[in-house]
This record gives sequence, structure tokens and C-alpha cells, in this order.
Amino acid sequence: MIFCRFLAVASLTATLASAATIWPLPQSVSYGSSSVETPQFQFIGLSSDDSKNAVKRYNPLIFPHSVEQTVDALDILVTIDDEDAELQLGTDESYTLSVPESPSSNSPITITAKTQYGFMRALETLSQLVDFDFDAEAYSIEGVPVEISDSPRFPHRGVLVDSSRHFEPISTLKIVVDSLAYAKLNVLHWHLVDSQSFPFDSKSYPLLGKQGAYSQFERYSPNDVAELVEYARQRGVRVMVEIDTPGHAGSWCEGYPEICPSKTCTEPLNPSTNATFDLIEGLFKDLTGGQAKSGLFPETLMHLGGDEVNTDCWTKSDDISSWMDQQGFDEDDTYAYFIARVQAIAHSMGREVIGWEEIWNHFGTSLDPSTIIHQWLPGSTVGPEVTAAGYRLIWSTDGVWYLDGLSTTWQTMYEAEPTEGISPSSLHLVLGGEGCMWGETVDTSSILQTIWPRAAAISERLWSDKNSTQNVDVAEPRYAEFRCHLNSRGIAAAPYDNLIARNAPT
Ligand code: CP6
Repeated sequence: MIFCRFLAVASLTATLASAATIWPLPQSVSYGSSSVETPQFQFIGLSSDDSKNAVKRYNPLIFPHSVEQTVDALDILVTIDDEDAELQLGTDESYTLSVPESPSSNSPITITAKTQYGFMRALETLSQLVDFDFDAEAYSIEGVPVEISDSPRFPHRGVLVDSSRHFEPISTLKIVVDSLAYAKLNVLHWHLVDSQSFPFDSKSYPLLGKQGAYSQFERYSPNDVAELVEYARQRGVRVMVEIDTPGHAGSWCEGYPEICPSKTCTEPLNPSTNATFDLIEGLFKDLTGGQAKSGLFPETLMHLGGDEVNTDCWTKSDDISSWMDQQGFDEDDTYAYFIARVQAIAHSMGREVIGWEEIWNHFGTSLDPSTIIHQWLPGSTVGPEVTAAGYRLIWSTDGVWYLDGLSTTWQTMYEAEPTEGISPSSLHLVLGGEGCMWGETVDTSSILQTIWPRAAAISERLWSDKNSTQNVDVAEPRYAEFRCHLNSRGIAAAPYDNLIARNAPT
């Protein structure tokens, strides 16, 4: 049993001079040796709704216990360069947070940020600095003066959630988004549909959802999607949709059998008919609005899957194999043709595309140079090759950052290094990584406790400086405390060394 409070106190007294309580570790932090009472905060200098809403959300998180107010609120002077910044890959999330030894209106606590999203990261850090003393019934910050200057190491820091193997209600996905923001993760990779079910209501091709979902209740309407995407944006979380073709699309044939090789052999999707690409184009229009930065998913990056393509259904179909002969295509040519056509559709709608690493392994530098490669295969070491060729990389290796692998420890996740073997001149091509919460074994009853606390190990690897995060034993007390921090906010993070393995019903 881990006692949160015991750990907090132990780490404070033992290592007051280090960033004992902040997760993920800031790039730069220094503490003094005083403490200051912090009754309430009054934020000065905010103008946008995004910033003001962030303060409304964080106030009860910073001050979770009600107390009698005996001391005046402390001013926090906030300076944000652009409070209505757009949220995209690389949006500035940097901030500084300075708590003087004796804050006053002449010498207030200050926060600076380039964007409202950096300000949100500062609020999370601030919330982790404020302690509640139950005996004194008062809030305080220990170790003042505190000086923090912080920014993420990588721009793309995410968790994949799979809503095809088990349907996850929007209310659950909102809690996931809340929890991502608590760990300063900034991407929800939404693996929206797959072979098992198609839980999205496409306006262009309505039978996809009507026939392909598990039930009429297990679908997302366009309004559901819009609501989640806006909810996430307000928390600085980009929602990146994945439509995985041609291999993981069997559920599409329920409504539109003509786009599949046959009734009994359903995937990869049929490459020999325009019906397939017309449907993909219609579906992508539903998702993107048909142009850059618009539609249900204004996010510029779109994940097109492309993994685990077994071409047997193509060669077993007389129609498809004679079409391949006519084109002079072998199986790999056909796979390449499919990927290129789908990428071109996404490009025409102003999107940059991501594919699982098989497309690199099959097609290498013949891929469009703007393609982002998502490394996942167990033991894969494609990162150095991919980046040496000038392609961008996202890192999620199975066995390391796969959250459905319950035997993978947080220490293994923490010690992972997405830039392993990559030359200094290519480091900028490593966009970051994602923990993958595949949906076969989790549903609403277990998804939060399976993502957390281990996704926190990933969040520190992706946010914090490499050199100050080399030792899991040093990180452990802070890690355990961050788990308590999640629990205290109602996030069902599992015991940190004892994952609860429980299969969701199929
Ligand atoms: N679904 C899709 C999956 C997986 C992948 N793609 C997967 C493969 C191996 C493991 C876990 C998940 N379930 N569409 C691979 C990217 Cl161990």
C-alpha cells in the first residue's frame, strides 16, 4: 500500500531543493527554503475565454478543500503573448512560473506564456505546487522562492484510444482528455473505426455506422465528435483521427459490400473499384470538411493506418486478381497504389498523413516525403533509417509503449528513448510518441485504470529533459505521488506496481 501523503511529506523533507512534486519534471526549476500561505489566487491580465475557462477549471483543482477565508487572495500576474492561438502540432506550450519568497501586490506571483495553452500547462504545474495542510486548514507553497521555466521536449505527446474493439462513450473520452492534460500530454489519437465495428455516423455513407456499429447506441454522431474535439481543444489536447485502411476495415462491408473483396474475405478493402475510393473520399469529407483546418477534426495530422495488410483476399478474388494483372501490379504494387491513393485524398483536404511503420518497411523513400512514420513493431529500430531519409517519426513500440501489454512495467516505459540511434542532425524529425491503449481488452469499466498511471511514465519521457530523467529510482516517489494526484481528482489510476488485469466482456 502506498500512502500518498506519507510520500509527499517524505520527499518534501528529504529533497526540498529538488522538484519533488511536479510531474512531468520541468525543464528548469529551483526552490528556496521558505513557505508561503496561498489562500486563493486572483489571476490578473487574462483576456480570452480559453484562459478564463482554464482558470475556472483549475480553481477547484488547486483548492479542493473548502476553508474559511481569513487572508486575502494572492495576485498572479499573467502575461500571454497570444491568448487565441491555434492548436496544432508545434503550438508553443512554454511557460514560466515565479513565486517570490513573500508575494504581494508589489511583487506578485507571475506566469508568462506564449499562448493560452502554455498558460494551461502553467496552471497544472501551479496546482501541483500548492499543498493543503489539514491541521492548519490552510493552503501553502513550500520551497519558495520557486522559479520554473518549462517547455516540452517533443511537440507530439499522446495516447491512442481505440473505439472499435469496445465502444467508449463520449463521457469516458472526456475523462481521458482531462487526464491527458493533467500529465501535460497533448494528443488524443482516436482510432475511431476498425474491423470489429464502425461507431461513426457518416453523413455521406450512412450505412457504415448503421450496419457497421455494434448497435444503434454505440455510435458517435457528428455533434458528439465536434463536442469532444472542442472539449479537448479547450484543454490543449489535439484530437487526431485514424481511419485505418486497407487492412483494418472489415466492418465497412456490412453496409457497403461492394468495397470488399468478398462476403467471406473482407479485408484489405477492394482496390479494383472506384467505389472504394469514392467512399473513402466521402468519409474523409465528413471528417475534415474537405479542406485544411476545418470540419469535425481541424487537426492537420490525419492517421491513415496502413498496417497489418494481408493480401490473401486480393489474390483469392478472381475480379481483383485479374484487375491486378491488367494493371501489371503484384501484391506489393497494389498495396502501394492503395496507400498512395488514400494519402492523395487526405492531401487534397489539406491534411498531412501518418502511417504505421509497415508502409515504410514496404515502400521506404518512394512514400511522399511529408509522410510521418509511426513506429510500433516489437523490437523495431526503423527510427534511425526513417529520419536519416528525412521522414518524420512518432514512436510507440509494442512491448514498450503499448498500454494493453499489462506485463510492461512503468519502468520499461520510462526508460524508453524515442531518439535512440538517431543522429543529432535528425533529432528535429522525431515528433514524439504515444502510449497505445488498444481496445480489445478494455472498455469504460477499465480504460482509465489501464492507461494510468503508466502513461505518466511516457508523459515525462516526452516532456522533460533527457538528462534529468535517466533514473527510475529517483523518479519513483514523484511517479507514485502523481498517481495519487490523479486519484485525488477522481481519475482511476491503478496501484502503481499492481495493475488490475481484468478483461472487458466481448
Ligand atoms: N489494431 C490495429 C491493433 C493493432 C494494430 N493495428 C495491434 C497489433 C499488435 C498488438 C496490439 C495492437 N489491435 N489496427 C497495430 C498497429 Cl500487440
